Amino acid sequence: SDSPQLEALRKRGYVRLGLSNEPPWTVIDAEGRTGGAGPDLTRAVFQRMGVRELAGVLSTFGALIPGLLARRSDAISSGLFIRPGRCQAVAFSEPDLCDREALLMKMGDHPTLRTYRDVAADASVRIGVPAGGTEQREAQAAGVPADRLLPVPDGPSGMIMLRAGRIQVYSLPASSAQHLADLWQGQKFSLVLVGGTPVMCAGTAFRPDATALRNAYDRVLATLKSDGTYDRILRAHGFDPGLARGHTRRELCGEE
Ligand code: 6CS
Repeated sequence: SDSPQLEALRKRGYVRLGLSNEPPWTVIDAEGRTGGAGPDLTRAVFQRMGVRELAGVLSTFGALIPGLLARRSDAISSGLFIRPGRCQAVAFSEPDLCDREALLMKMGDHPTLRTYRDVAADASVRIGVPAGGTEQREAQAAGVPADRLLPVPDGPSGMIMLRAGRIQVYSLPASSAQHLADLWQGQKFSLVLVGGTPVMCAGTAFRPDATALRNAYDRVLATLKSDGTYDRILRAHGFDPGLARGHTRRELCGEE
């Protein structure tokens, strides 16, 4: 039988989705419409569950989980990586979107930088990272001091900081970095994958008391993964639909 949470969403007719504007994971267009791989996939899942509409609730990455827990959203679908620490706070779906981490630099600048440890070791390098995101944690863990680790609210800000020399490196997922490099093609930027970090996989996140809703979501997600819908949506946004199939929530949460 269906969860009371799902019944309530059906009655209301829409699900409030916590989002951070980071193409191609999440794309807010000029008319304010919500798209991108995460929201498009989540919309398809909820439509099959009988919830027709999606209402975006925007914030930085670091504010997504607090917003969900404070009931400003019903779920998060914005490429929120499934990480052990986050699994303590929210109930993730099975993985949906996966990507590698990248470093974006001005072409020719710091050609030997490959890892967050390299950044930590070079006192002349300041690194920009999505505010409250995984890159911030990883860079911190690798020993990058706070005065050289700058939270960036969104992609355009990061590119302006990079161009102005406020930061020398901007770290974010490879698909996001590629999107920005393409947008700013007039200026030359180069992109390297971060060495020593695993493939990161995201999931849709629910409040910890909403596991029945999460389980219903997972059942539909599995159907979309087998009927071609999932592959079509991921490919439309440049994601590899094969990557998430090699991973599970259990493994990404560090439970095995
Ligand atoms: O989940 C995260 O922490 C990261 N996810 C994406 C899609 N971009 C940056 C953010 O740090």
